[in-house]
Amino acid sequence: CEKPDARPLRQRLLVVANRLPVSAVRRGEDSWSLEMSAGGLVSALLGVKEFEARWIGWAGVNVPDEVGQKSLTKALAEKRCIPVFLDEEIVHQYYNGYCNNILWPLFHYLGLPQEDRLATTRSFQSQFAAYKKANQMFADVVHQHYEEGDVVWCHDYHLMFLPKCLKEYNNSMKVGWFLHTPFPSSEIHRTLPSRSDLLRSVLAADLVGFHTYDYARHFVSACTRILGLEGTPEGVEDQGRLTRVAAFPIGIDSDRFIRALELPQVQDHIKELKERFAGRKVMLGVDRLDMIKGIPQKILAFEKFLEENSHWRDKVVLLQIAVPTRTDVPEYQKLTSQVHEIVGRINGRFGTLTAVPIHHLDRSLDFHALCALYAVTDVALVTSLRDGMNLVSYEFVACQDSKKGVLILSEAFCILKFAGAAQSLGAGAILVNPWNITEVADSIRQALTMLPEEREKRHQHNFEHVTTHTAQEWAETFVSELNDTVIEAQIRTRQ
Ligand code: ADQ
Repeated sequence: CEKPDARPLRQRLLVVANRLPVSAVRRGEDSWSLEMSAGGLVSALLGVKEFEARWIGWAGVNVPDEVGQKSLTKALAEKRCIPVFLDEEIVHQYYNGYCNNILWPLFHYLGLPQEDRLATTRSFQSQFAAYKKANQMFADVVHQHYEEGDVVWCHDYHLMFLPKCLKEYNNSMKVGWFLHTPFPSSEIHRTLPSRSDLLRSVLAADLVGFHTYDYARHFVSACTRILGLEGTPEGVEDQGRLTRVAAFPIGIDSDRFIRALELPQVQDHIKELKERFAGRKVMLGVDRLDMIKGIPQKILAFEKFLEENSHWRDKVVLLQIAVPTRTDVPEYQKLTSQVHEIVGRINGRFGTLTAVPIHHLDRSLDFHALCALYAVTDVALVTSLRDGMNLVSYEFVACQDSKKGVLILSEAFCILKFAGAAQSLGAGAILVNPWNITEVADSIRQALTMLPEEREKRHQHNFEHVTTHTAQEWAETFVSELNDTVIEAQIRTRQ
């Protein structure tokens, strides 16, 4: 049994992400309740067992006083989490401002904010200054806790400045950076005023990873076109130093979902849901309520399907679970109202006194309830307009080994990429252009009437993919590639 401060046998992995995998709520001056938070990265890293992982990040709460900071640090240490304390102003400018108002929409091809939005949220320059300051604060905490031999893995668009800050502290630190969103075409990235600073900082990492080859290719071409550097099959070269750039498609901890289906409470849930929706096919959408997830487009396609297939109206139900996010941002509030309005209209149009075609929930579900829902679903609808990868499609497949339901998935074209998962689950899913409501409506009919043999064949393909390309495999591949990259660079320097 390992002593708390003994050196672990496994390699230490410092996972640095904007948010810790727990949210802290203050119960008293020095008492805290800690809750696991939902989200793609959290789900993926929960399954990693190969490394001695520690998390470094913000706990999602403003703690201005020293007593609170000390007690929270102590409570989080038990969960192997190390907090970065950000004050309200920094959070507003760095997180709400630069990350969510500038980088998130830009990386999902929604463009830079318009003048009026910028005016209400302070200037671009001050948001960028706060972004750099926040990244430096993350670097300070990493530096305090770093031990020789550790691997530092920085995550996502919130921390593009971090690799540079870390290397300034210690050039021999092994630093990897992974982006969970798409990286856009260089034509989009070049519109960003801070485009060069961000690229140069990311290039300070030893290894840079993306979900798909296209995102990696976009990054390399941004470096060649904007910075004038040389792109090679290995990555990007700058004055003899190579930054390795590669694709590492994420997966899920599929065993966790498969095992959960055996639990009595999940079986009870499944039974209840089957009784509740007896005689109707169940269609399911599970998304954060974000413009990139294409929720209005999905619901409009379902309406079109009901319009054109009247005999299905009392035989199918769409369950749309949408977790509210960024609820203080006007665009997100507008999206919520828009979705509610469409759902209300469709239920008014096609509902009866005893049943409605759409059940829309504005909330998160606990893990067991989510597994039960996935298991009873006949057709899952993932219609992201853009998405780094989309784990919901993987989770659905993992829970479908007895039902063998159909996955309708936003497609990947040769030039335009939609949900990254389409490139991995392509052969098993029905691929659709989420903007084409007629096509999505047709795919719903195709899915609901698909013959069992075809469903089985498609499911087998998906299931094999999801259970072999897991979160563990993703993290282990990334970290071992990072270790190898650093060793190769040392050999090259010696030669
Ligand atoms: P997200 O945008 O959060 O992640 P996604 O990949 O779909 O998107 O993961 C969402 C996670 O939250 C899933 O594990 C899902 O189960 C959970 N979740 C969603 N809605 C829920 C609900 N109503 N109740 C409970 N749980 C819910 C970002 C990128 C993605 C990328 C991931 C991982 O935007 O493109 O795939 O990171 O890299």
